[in-house]
Amino acid sequence: MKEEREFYERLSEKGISRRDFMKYCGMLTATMGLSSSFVPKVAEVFAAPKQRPPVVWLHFAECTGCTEAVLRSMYPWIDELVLEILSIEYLETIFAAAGQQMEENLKAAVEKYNGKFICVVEGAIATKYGGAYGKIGGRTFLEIAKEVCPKAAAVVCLGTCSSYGGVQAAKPNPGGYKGVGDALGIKTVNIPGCPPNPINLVGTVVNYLLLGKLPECDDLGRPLFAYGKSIHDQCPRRSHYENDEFVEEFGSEEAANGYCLYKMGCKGPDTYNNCPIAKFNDGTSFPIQAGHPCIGCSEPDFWDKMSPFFQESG
Ligand code: FSX
Ligand code: SF4
Ligand code: F3S
Repeated sequence: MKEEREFYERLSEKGISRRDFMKYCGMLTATMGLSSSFVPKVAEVFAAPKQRPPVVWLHFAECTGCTEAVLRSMYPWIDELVLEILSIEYLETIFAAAGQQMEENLKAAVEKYNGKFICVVEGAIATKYGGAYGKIGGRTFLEIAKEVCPKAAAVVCLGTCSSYGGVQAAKPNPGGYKGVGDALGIKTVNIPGCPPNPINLVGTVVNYLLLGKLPECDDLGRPLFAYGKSIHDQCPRRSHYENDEFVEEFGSEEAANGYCLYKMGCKGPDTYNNCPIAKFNDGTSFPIQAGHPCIGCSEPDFWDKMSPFFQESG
């Protein structure tokens, strides 16, 4: 009770009302595909956490957009919430330590929480030439991942790069970049998107804390609550598609009317993600709402399979 009261006091010091917070929990619960009766339980995960799982957060080949998306996510305070329900033992982007000291932190965290920590991975792993295309502190990504990932209770890949290789794995892929699951031959929970929607990471973690298990996933390792439907099936422009109302030029009257972007190359019919519902930046918008076709950024090999991005798929 005391802990819960203090939590709400801290929120209110940041100018967040209990109502705002409950609204967020409501949205998160719906995103997770749970009924509204779970909202108070979801709120409790944040306000009175029963456990704070240790997290080791690795970075390999990527642009760090995924961390940025989480840290600057939809509510200015969600970063703190995520960091509060997790016990972050290692995360290069926010830790003050550097160099040798950081390497030691990683080693110590993995040893201390062997078998118990959640390993969040961003970025792809080079596999050709013994992994020579990607190194940190003289060690290859491959070596680091082989040492750390098998010791985790669960490996969660954040972003298309760690999930499936992403831009690094685009043709001709000289370094032999792969997603973590492929590179190591292990099963991972994948939260793809370039960048992914932070709410899908939060939903996966809250699912784990609330129900004691990882969410149900499809055969590409993606949680069904977030990646179970295509963009096309949830798209606000869908009625225009059905009515044969298409944009054929950016800046045209049809574009201003919000017609369907299929002829501008939209890959929404082949892309599975919850962008139209979850949206980005405090539920503000997502690519199609902003007038840009979906480029399929959460699908495996989208740089090769979904391009040219602005050409209608054949
Ligand atoms: Fe990749 Fe993420 Fe795109 Fe960037 O960590 S999914 S390039 S947004 O940063 O990995
Ligand atoms: Fe489908 Fe894209 Fe058209 Fe939306 S804009 S209806 S996702 S093709
Ligand atoms: Fe990516 Fe398409 Fe969503 S480009 S952000 S999957 S609308």
